[in-house]
Amino acid sequence: MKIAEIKVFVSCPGRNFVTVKVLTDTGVYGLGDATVNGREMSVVAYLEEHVVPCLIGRNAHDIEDIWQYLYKGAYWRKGPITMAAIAAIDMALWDIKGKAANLPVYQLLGGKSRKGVTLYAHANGENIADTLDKAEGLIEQGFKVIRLQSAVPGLKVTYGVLGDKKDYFELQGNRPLPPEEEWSTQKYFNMIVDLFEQARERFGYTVDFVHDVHSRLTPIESAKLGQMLEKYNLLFLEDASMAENQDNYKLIRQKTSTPLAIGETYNTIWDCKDLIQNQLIDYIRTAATHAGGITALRRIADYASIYNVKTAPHGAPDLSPVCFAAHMHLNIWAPNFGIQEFVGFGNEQLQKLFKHDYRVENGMAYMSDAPGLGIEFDEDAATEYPYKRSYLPVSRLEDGTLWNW
Ligand code: CS2
Ligand code: MG
Repeated sequence: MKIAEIKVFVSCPGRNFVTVKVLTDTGVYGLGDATVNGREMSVVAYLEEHVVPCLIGRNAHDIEDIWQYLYKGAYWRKGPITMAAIAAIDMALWDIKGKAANLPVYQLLGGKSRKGVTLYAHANGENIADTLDKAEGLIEQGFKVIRLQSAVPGLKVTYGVLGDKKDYFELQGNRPLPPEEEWSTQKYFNMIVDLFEQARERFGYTVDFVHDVHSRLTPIESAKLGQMLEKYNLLFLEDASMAENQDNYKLIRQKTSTPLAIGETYNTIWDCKDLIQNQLIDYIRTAATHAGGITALRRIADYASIYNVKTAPHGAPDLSPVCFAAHMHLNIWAPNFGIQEFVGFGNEQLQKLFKHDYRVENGMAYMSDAPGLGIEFDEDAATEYPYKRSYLPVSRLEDGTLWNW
């Protein structure tokens, strides 16, 4: 079965997505996600100019060799652009292999390790009461784990909070230049403990909470936050400090028993090797799209399982339904799967482009048993939503210092 053609689609059903379609000489084709939020066209160029010409004519079944060829064969390795390009090809080849075998991809990984995939949903509010009202709605829908993010009094905009936008698509989809947002750790510290104090008062300890710090604290601030939140028994604190310096987590880990999650910005196993082997984290959040695909995430999951680290794949609105499908197969298989971030199946435009039969019930997602990844892409409908440049925000401290968004 030879690779006959590779198509790269950029569409903007509310926000930009890059979808790859690998077609074989037998008519079987596979899909992959190559979306890097705010840098989509870099991946398109990397794929079309540097990857596609090398793959035409290769055996579509040689997933591992093609992965190694695209990773080691490129002298300039790693990084989000390179790894998203590799990821999309890899996901598509797993999709093809599953279709050729008439099996869902999870069967090729080793079958099911659980009935369904536990999800966590997002409760974002303009203030603590609003956030907890949103959380209550999600708990009523059956979610057992909720991410709590609340606006910080004194800051015009806070990560994750929709403001006057109706959803993430409206929030993220139309930023022709990077919006600048302000950050104050002091203002954040003045409200964050109250958020979880009031959450526990209102909901007790029958549900779990996670919180995304989004890399905004120094290690000692993260340690302090972890200590302040210990009594609220979070499932995890995410991106407590900058991910590039894995040593940050040696300090944080010594100071707090609040479980730690990191990984959505990591692109290879090397980025998280030290954190995993030194058990400095509890959840690894690498995403199939940004860390090299199913082949790569399988390796990371196996490595993490040796060190009591669970998987908690990134599932933000900028990861397409194709990435969600890839995660579903990994999540149902991985013996050390922890939890999957879930922001819904998107708006009606996105649902028009991507068809699947995954279903969500009571805070759990259930598999499609369709062969391959179990997802379809309507390339004609995609032409109705042309690419529209849009950036992620930039963050500055109140004195103007550039900071982590
Ligand atoms: C966030 C993401 O969901 C999360 O954990 O960190 O929403 C992140 O901000 C986006 O993926 C950036 O594109
Ligand atoms: Mg995050």
